[in-house]
Order: sequence, then C-alpha cells, then structure tokens
Amino acid sequence: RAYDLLTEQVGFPAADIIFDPNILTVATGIAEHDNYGVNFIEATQQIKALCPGVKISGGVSNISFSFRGNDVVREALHSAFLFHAIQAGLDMGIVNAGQLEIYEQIPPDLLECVEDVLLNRRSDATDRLLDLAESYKGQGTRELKEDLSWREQEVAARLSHAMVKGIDAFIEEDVEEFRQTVDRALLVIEGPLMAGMSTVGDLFGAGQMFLPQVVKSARVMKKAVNYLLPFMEEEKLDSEDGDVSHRATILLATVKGDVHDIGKNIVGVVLGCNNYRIIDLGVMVSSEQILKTAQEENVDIVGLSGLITPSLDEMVHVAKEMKRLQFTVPLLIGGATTSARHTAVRIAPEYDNPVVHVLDASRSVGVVDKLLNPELRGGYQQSNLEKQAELVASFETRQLKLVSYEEAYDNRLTTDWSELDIATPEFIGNRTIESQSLDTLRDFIDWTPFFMTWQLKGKYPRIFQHETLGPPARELFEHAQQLLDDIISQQLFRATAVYGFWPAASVADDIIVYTDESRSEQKTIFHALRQQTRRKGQDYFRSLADYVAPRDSNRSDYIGPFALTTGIGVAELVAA
Ligand code: B12
Repeated sequence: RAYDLLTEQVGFPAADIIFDPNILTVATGIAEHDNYGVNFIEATQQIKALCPGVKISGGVSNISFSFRGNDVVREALHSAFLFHAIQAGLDMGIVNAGQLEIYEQIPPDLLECVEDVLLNRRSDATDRLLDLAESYKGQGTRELKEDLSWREQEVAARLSHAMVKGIDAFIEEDVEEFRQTVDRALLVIEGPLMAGMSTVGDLFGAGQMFLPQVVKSARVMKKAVNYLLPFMEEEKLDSEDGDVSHRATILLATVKGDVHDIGKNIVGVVLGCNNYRIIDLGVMVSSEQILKTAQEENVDIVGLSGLITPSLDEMVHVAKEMKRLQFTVPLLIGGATTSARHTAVRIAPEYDNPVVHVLDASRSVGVVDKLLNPELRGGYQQSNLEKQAELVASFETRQLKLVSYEEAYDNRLTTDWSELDIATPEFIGNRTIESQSLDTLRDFIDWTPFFMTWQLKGKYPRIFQHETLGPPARELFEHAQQLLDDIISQQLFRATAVYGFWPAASVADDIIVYTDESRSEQKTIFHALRQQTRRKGQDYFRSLADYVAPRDSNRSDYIGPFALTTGIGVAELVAA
C-alpha cells in the first residue's frame, strides 16, 4: 500500500524508496524464532518482486545477538547472512563492518552450522552451532585465531593471505623475503601483491568481501609498496651510475569521481625511478585542474588513472578538453577498468595526439621512453594508431545496427486475421507432468550446445570427424554417455513440466492472458519485446505479440506457455 501510495499518488520515484524489514535474532532456543533468517530473505525477494525498483536495507548485526561474546561465530553469521541476503536482493545493511569474516574463508564446519541456522535447514541446527561455538569461544578476532597456521605457508601464499585478510603485521618481512628471490623490487608488486589484490577484487565483485575489508587490503598494499620504494630507487641509481637528472615531466592523476590510487602511485614510483619528474595530483582530480597544472608546469605527458566505470567517460571528457585547449602532449590511460579497446574506440578519437593505453607500471617506462624520444616517437605512434584502428574495426563489426522502436513497430509482421484458421485447444488451464521418463528424453538431447559449452565448437555428429576436435569430442561424449547411463538407471534427476493453454489477445506488443473463455477477466499481461536489429534479408521486425490475434480483430486466440526442467537433483549430484 505504501508503495502504491508513494509511486502512484505522490509521484515518488520507486528507486528512492527503501524498505527496512526487521531482521530478528535466530538461534535463541525458541523454535518460533528459527525461521527469522529465512523470513527476511523471503521478504526481501517478495518486496523486490511486488514493488519493482525499491531498495532494501536491514540491521544485520541483530541476527547474531544470541552469540554475544563469541566474535568468531557472530562474524561468520553476519557474513553468511549477508551473502544470502544480498543474493536475495538486500541493497544495504547495518553491521559492524570491521568485524566481518570473508564468506569463502569461514571454516567449513562453522559455515555448515551457521547456514543450517540461518536457512533453518535442520531442527537441531541451534544445538549443533552452540556445541561448535564452544570451540571458538574466547578466540577473539579471526586474525588472532589464524595467526599460527597461516605463517607456516610459503612466502607467496603468506603475502596473498595478508592482502586478502588485510593483515599488515608481517607484510614488510614477507615482502623482504620474497624480494630476495627476485631480480627487481617491482617484481614483488607485479607478482604476489598484484595477484593478492586481484583476489580481493574478485571476492569483492562476488559479494564475498565488503568495502571496509577492501580498504584494509589496500592499506596492506600501500605499506608493502612503501617498503619497496627505496629498493626501486636504489636499483635505478645502480643502473644509471648515479645520474639523477630529470629527463621529462609527467603529470599523473586519478580522474574526477574515482578514489583508487594504488596503481597510479606505483606508476609514479616506477617512472620516478627512471628519472622522470612526477607531478602527482592525487585522486578525484577534475579535468580543469589536470589541464591547468599541465599548462603551468609545461608537462611532457599527461597520465590518467581510473578504476571504476564512470572514470571511462571522465577520461573521454579530459581527452576532449585537451583537444579544445590545443594540447599536443601524449595522453596515457591506465587502471584496471580501462582497456586498449575502450581507449581506441572512445578516447583516442577525441584527441589528435598520441593516446596510449598502458597495461601496467612496468610497461609505462617503455611507452614513455618511446613517446619522448624524437627518433622513436613517430614509428611508435604509427604502430599505436594501426593497433587502435584494428580494435575500432573489430569493435564496429561487432556492433549491431539498431533501428528506432517506432520504425520497428511500423514494420511489424502483420497477418490477415479474418482468414486465418485458429485452432481451439483441448483444454484451458495448466497441466503438470510430475516426472517424465529420462529414457525417453535421452533421444532428444541436442549435443551441439553440449560441445560448445566445453569449448569444442563443431556440429554434432560431424565434430567427431574433425582432425583436432574429433578425439577430445569423442572422449567427452563417451564420458557423458556413461554419466547419462548412471543418471537414468539410478534416477538421479527428475524431469518435470507444466504446460497449459489460455485465451489470449494482443494489444500492440503486449499479450493479454484471460482467465477463461469469457475473456472478461485478465489473468496477466506479458510485455513482449520487439526485434530492433537490422539483419540481411529481413522483412519484418518481429515480436511474439505479432503471433497472437489482436483484441480488436474479433478472433478468439490462445497461447500455450510451458516451463520445464530436467535439473532437479543436479545440485545434489554435483555436491556428492
Ligand atoms: C583496493 C580497491 C579499492 C580501495 C582503493 C584504495 C586506494 N587508495 O586505491 C577502496 C576500498 C577505497 C575502493 C573503493 C571503491 N571501489 Co574499489 N577496488 C579496489 C581493488 C580491490 C584493487 C584496486 C587496486 O589497487 N589494484 C592494484 C593496482 C596496483 O592495480 P591497478 O590500479 O590496475 O594499477 C596497475 C595498472 O592498471 C596500471 N595503471 C593504473 N593506473 C595507471 C595510470 C597510468 C597513467 C598508467 C600508465 C598505468 C596505470 O599500473 C598499475 C600497476 O601495474 C579493485 C579490484 C581490482 N582487481 O582492480 C576494486 C574495484 C576497482 N573497486 C570497485 C568499486 C565498485 C569500488 C567502489 C565504487 C565501491 C563502493 N561501493 O563504494 C569504491 C569507489 C569509490 C570511488 N568513487 O572511486 C570495482 C569497480 C567496478 C567498476 N567497473 O566500476 C572493482 C573492480 C572491484 C569489483 N570487482 O567490483 N576500492
């Protein structure tokens, strides 16, 4: 009701509405409380389905109130609950974010018990968690708990662990140990430290790590880089015979709206160690400030860093501004979200001077050296332009040509409904096939997509004749047959279906479904999409709605929807 009032009567945008359903404590020993976690998750799903566009928040710490004093169990409960609730649609939560275990790293026995409780998977879940909780009592935070074990691992694993867990206590000694094994200090950064950061990024992206934890990881990275800095400078002095005269000036900045600076700082250090004078403007730097400083300081190169998607547009803006202000210095583009393709397609066309995407810090020296060397610059720019032209061409061939919706609708598939023979279904309503014999289905399997999934691209059964793909395809096929034999003989999967026939009529691109033949009560509406891609030899831009007789045609038409699965039991088989 609140949603309807706000969106329909007050004109409030749905996206500005936040529902805050109660999260109540589980594992209290009172059976009525056992389903509170599930209730919240289901409520979240239902609100999202019923009130499209709204956001959901929740007071997460409440869920674990019954385990006050046992931080390990509480942290595990929070992380596991967040993991499931986010999947269900939770957008924001109130939780002591400094005390969160990483979902993937919750000890398996604890995770099982915690999820049994949160998802109310068994009646003795609370008792089992209570028993297990005893063994975690008084262990304080997980860093203390794990101190002893992770220090036993080899150094690269320890570095990765420290990055992911955000533990800075041993980072300098571990960095030093690894540095001893490589030729250059930079290799420590571009090896295990970057690998650790990449894991952090993956876990963050997958919703298994949260922002405060990433901040801790970033601090560890910074500490490690700071430790390595003098070594990188020393290595440079050794190789340059003590010549520290500055060769040229490079301006670096993370663009407006973006706070990521670890990568930019490393680039600054590496270029600085190669005798370039670095002006580092920091993070969130506006285009005006970048270009004003570049002019005042008469810089030789501008380098932009960006790690979030909006930074890509900001970089395009800076490039446009450089053109408008008649800059001629090269522009470097870097940072995890940037790419050679985006640079070629979107940024380079906006500026008439070199725009180069640089993948990592170690490549930055080579690129800068070439761009600033009058003898090499022309050739380098030529090859850069050629590569960018290839990227643009491959991008364009992949672009689909879309027509406007109006044009698509005007060219829809039309039918003379007055003449058409429309069949009447034998029944109206839904019917269910509870269990379809798998043996019957076996003959209908389309094996070509199966091979595609395994990245063996070829049509079945011709693929078996292929010179290189043939042998692995045949082996894979035989394994699949054995597995299918087991699945069918032991009835490991269940195949079920629901199908039905319903009176229906189309109105533009909508298909209106009626409850019965009287066609007086609407059951639901399917909003069908319409093709807008122009393809060779295409006559119409079709929509599923074109195939249902329009409401004003005075014809009685029907739709026959169905839903089926052969996958019941797959999860159990995979887990076994
Ligand atoms: C650490 C980190 C943070 C830290 C940053 C701390 C800091 N001081 O930098 C904190 C916690 C603050 C943070 C915040 C956010 N982050 Co963040 N973060 C990361 C993480 C895990 C690692 C980045 C990093 O430092 N990598 C290590 C460095 C060394 O690599 P790099 O930057 O790529 O740099 C190398 C090269 O690219 C190159 N290079 C970089 N810059 C330049 C510049 C030039 C000129 C040149 C030549 C080369 C060059 O050289 C470097 C060394 O070789 C990434 C995930 C990832 N794998 O990248 C997410 C990630 C970038 N963050 C992400 C997000 C979403 C955010 C937030 C929006 C989260 C939030 N909900 O608030 C905020 C951003 C707020 C904002 N307005 O910017 C997303 C971005 C997704 C997207 N496409 O938009 C990522 C990809 C995580 C994810 N998988 O979802 N983040």
